[in-house]
Amino acid sequence: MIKTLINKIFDKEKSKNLESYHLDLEKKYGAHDYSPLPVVLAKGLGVYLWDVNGKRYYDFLSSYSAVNQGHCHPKLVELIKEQASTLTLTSRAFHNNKLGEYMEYATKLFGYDQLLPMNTGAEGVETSIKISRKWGYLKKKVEPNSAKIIVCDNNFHGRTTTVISFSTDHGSKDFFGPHTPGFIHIPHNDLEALENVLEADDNIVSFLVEPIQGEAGVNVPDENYLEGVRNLCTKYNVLMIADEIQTGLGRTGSLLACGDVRPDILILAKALSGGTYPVSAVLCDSPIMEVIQPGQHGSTYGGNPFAASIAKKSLEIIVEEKLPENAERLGEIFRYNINQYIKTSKIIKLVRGKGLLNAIVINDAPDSKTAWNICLKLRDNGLLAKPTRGNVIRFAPPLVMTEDQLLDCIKIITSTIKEFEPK
Ligand code: IF1
Repeated sequence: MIKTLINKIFDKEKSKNLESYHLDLEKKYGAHDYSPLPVVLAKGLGVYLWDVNGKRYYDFLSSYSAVNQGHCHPKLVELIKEQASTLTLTSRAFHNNKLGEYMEYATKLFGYDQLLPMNTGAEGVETSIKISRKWGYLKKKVEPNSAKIIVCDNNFHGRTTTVISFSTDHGSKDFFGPHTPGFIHIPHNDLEALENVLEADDNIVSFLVEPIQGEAGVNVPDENYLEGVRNLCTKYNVLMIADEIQTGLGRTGSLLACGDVRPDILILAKALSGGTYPVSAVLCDSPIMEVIQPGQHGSTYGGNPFAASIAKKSLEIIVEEKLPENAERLGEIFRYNINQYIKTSKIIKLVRGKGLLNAIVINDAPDSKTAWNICLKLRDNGLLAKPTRGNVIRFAPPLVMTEDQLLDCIKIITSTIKEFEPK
């Protein structure tokens, strides 16, 4: 008995030491550009993550929707082992035997003529900005150096200097100036504001929009919003650019959050590699893509055979395992159960989302620590999630989750929140 107790205390000490060992290294040798939840992960498989002490968690963030296929998907791991020991990088100075087949699969899957391969999401967004500006000058005959792009308040499209130039989040943009000009802001989900700007300025080349604003707190627009955007962009000869980096690839219950609405330029990343490797892609039809001629855009790793083979397999998994359908079904179950809980809750205001991209809003000040403290407690109870803006907690598990696993998570979430309800 005494021995077990001593072992337990020792193990607790050891586990604390192991965790603080890793945290201290990061603190000492790393840039402090994040404030992660205090947990040190060492293993992932499917919907699960394990920390350095072997404690298991449900992953309810999916690395911001990059792990839709589940951690270390066996088919991806097998392919990666094979390709990593065959050919990883050739540069685009030469052709390789994986890129064309990936491009064919992806363009046919999403219904576009061509694909431009890049690496990070931000690079995909930057690419769409360059393509739409050049399309404006060459095809729409916009005055030289006068192209304007409409963006939404509270957008999140990445962290590169041009992209943060049109952010409305001071933390993302302040002290990084001078900012890139040529962007006009309107509210998300506001067709009237969009038309007013389109009517007033002939130099507008595109409208860059997240179908659902993720970082802003999972803001789902009105049912007819995206169709309205499509119609207005067509009417005013402006390219509709959909940033589906977080909402795409099954996350919101369909292959793309745009559904039947077809943007002129589609940007994908994150789950395009199933969380294994940075892969992004910009898809559009030839009359737009042709504005980019040899030597005018690209990147060292863009379109490498390793990335191309991973991306094709990642897309195949989404289709073959019917992940959008699963996300749609489980998302309904999730929102139903959370709404049931909300009926008797004093601290949860609402749940919103589409498919398995959801968020709960806590009814206290945006700068309160409640959301953070709930996430700390969720961690103790075996589930990992993180607040987005202040009092909003995003819930986005891998799309391979089963109904039983989801019901188990709902129990963890509601019982944890209950601990914070006023007595
Ligand atoms: C961070 C946020 C999410 C994105 C959309 C482009 C990108 C992202 C819609 C850029 C990236 C990531 C970046 C990461 C955290 C995460 C995030 F909190 F920052 F805003 F998901 F909501 N478009 N989002 O969501 O893609 O260059 O990162 O590959 O920077 O903290 P990337």
